[in-house]
Amino acid sequence: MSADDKLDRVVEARMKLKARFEEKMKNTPSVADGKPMGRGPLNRHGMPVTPVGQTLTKKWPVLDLGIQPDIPLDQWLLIVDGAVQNPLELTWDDFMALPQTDDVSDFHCVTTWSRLDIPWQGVRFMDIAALAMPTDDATHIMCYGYDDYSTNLSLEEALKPDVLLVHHADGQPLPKEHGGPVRMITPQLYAWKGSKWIKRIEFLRYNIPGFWEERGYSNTAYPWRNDRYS
Ligand SMILES: Nc1nc2c(c(=O)[nH]1)N[C@H]1C(S)=C(S)[C@@H](COP(=O)(O)O)O[C@H]1N2
Ligand SMILES: [Mo]
Repeated sequence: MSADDKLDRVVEARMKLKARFEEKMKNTPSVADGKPMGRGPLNRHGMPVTPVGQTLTKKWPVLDLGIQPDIPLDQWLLIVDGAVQNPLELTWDDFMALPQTDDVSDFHCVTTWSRLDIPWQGVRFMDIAALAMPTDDATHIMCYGYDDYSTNLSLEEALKPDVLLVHHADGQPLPKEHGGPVRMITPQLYAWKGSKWIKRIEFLRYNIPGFWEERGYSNTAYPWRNDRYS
């Protein structure tokens, strides 16, 4: 297949995904919630800037499982597999050759701190999904870190335009303690839904819990509903 044909296929896959998940996305709490709980002026999504139970901080605390894996860029790989037509194994160069996105978004940790307006640089999950072409029955993903962390997301949350696989934060390469070289971010959900040191994204035909979800944390993790535990 020529490079042009490949690009056409990706564009078509992106449109198909948008069409398929548009309605579901409109009904997710962060878009459809009539009474979002929180304080302060409205953020870029029309939600109170400080979700219920959160405190703003300028610092960026570090949370992990006690392991901060070292992944040299020449050994870094991102696997995208499961319910997809086109499984991927992206090297660092492959990943950096994908369309790059700059965005500014907030970070809400379930342990009650929020950090606002972080400038990020990275690749949209949507663009990776379009390349991998999820099968028609894919509904969720499981994200795995190099530290054996895992966390599950519905596709209607994961496909939002602010869900990125980031390699820069605050204009600097993402520090190892925050998940560098690459982590995922989920600005409209609690931050545990974004895997640091991301290694694999598995598309699923059903929903299964990840590391914290198995231990009682919420599958949905919506900050403006205080949706911390299940
Ligand atoms: N791979 C991996 N990703 C992870 C975690 C982890 O332990 N391992 N912790 C999660 C939790 S609970 C939070 S709050 C955020 C914390 O990100 P930070 O350390 O950059 O603040 O990462 C999430 N992603
Ligand atoms: Mo967390």
